[in-house]
Amino acid sequence: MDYFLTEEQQMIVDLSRQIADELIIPQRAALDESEDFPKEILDEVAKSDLFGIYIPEEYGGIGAGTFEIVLALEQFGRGCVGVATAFAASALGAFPILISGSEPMKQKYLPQIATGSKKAAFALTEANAGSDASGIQTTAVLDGDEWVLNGTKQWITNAGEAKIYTVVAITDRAKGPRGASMFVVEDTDPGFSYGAKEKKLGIRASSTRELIFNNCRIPKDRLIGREGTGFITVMKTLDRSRPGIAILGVGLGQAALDEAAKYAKQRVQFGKPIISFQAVQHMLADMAIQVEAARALVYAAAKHIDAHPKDMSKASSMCKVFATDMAMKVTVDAVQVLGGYGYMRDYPVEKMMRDAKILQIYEGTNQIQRNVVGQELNKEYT
Ligand code: COS
Repeated sequence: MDYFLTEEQQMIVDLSRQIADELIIPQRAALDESEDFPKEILDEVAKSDLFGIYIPEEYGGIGAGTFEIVLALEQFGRGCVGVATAFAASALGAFPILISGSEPMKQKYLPQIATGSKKAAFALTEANAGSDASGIQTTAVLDGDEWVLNGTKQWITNAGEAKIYTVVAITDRAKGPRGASMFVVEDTDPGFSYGAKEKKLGIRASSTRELIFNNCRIPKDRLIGREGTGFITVMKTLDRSRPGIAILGVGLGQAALDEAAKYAKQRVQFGKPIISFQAVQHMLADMAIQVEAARALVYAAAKHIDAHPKDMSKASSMCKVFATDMAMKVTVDAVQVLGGYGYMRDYPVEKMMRDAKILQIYEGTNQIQRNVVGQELNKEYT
C-alpha cells in the first residue's frame, strides 16, 4: 500500500532496504550460526548516517522522528531481527540522554552515538526486576564528587559492544519508583565489567550479557536529569522505543510472507504449485492482511508519538502488542507453508520463527503492554 512518504522518508526506506538486501540478508544465516556481533555491518550502517536519524541536527543527527526510525527498522527487521536489535538498542540507550540529559551531557554523548562511532545500551532489567521495573536492586550512592554503583544488570542488549550505557539505579529506596535515578556509565569506568555472553533461542547476532557494577565510580555529572526522576525517564524511553520493536515484527512478518509465497509458487504437489490450493491461499491471505494491518497501526502510532510527545503510552503499547503477536503467528504459519523444508535450517523461516519470540518479550512483555492499554482506557472512560 502507498503510505504517501515524503522524498526524504522514501530515501531512508531505499537506503535501509539496500543495506538489508546487500549486507544483512547474505550474512544472517552465518551470524545466526556463529552468534557473532555484526560489527562490520553496523560500521557500514554508520557510514549511511542512519544511527543519527532521531538525533537533532545540533547534536550531529538527521533530526527526524520516530516515524523515520520505524521506516529504517522495518527494512532491517526484514533482513535480520538480530542485526536490527543491535542497531535499535543503541537508540534505546540514547533516548534517556535525549529525553532528560543536561545540555553538556547531550553535547558530549549524542554526536558519538549519531555517527555510530560509539554504540549505546540501556540497562534496566535485573534478575528480580523485569516487568516490575521499579523493583530494581542496583544502588548508586553519592560519595564526594562521585556516584558509586553496585549491582548487576541482566540480559542487556549490546553489552560488551557499546561504549555508552544508560543505567537505572536506586538512589533512595524509601521513595519507591521516585527513588530511582539514571546514570551514564562508560565502558572504561573503574569497577564496571561484563558477564558471559548469553546463549539465546533467536536474535543470535545481537550481544546479550550482564553488566556488573562493583563499587563502580563515575563522576557526579553523569546523573541523567534530576535525582529521583529515573523511573519516569525509563517509562518515557520505553514509550518512544516500543514502536521500533513493533516495526521489527512488521519487517519480520513481511520477510516470512515473502518466503512462504515464493515457496508456495514453486512447490508442486498433486501436479500443481501449492499456491493454487485454497488451504494455502487462505494462509497466505491471512498473513498478508495481518502484516499490512500491523504496518498501518505502527506507522499511525509513530506519527501520533511524533505529533503528541506527551501522549505516547497507549499508542506505543498498542502497536507493540499487535505487530509482535502478528509476527509470531505469521512466522509460525510460514514454517507451516514450507512444511518439512520450513523446519530445516536450509531455509530462513525457522530462524524467523525463533527470532519472532523475543519481540513478544523484550522492551516490556505483551502482557505488560495490555496492562498499559487497559490502564489508559481506565483513565479515559470515567
Ligand atoms: N510516562 C511517564 N510517567 C509514567 C509512565 C509513562 N509512560 N508510566 C508510569 N509513569 C509514572 C506514574 O505516573 C507514576 O508517577 P507518580 O509516582 O507521580 O504517581 C510512576 O511513574 C509509577 O507508575 P506506576 O505506579 O504505574 O508504576 P508500576 O510500578 O505499577 O509499573 C509498569 C508500571 C508495569 C507499566 C512498568 O513497571 C513497566 O513498564 N514495566 C515493564 C518494564 C519493561 O519494559 N521491562 C523490559 C526491560 S527494559 S528493555
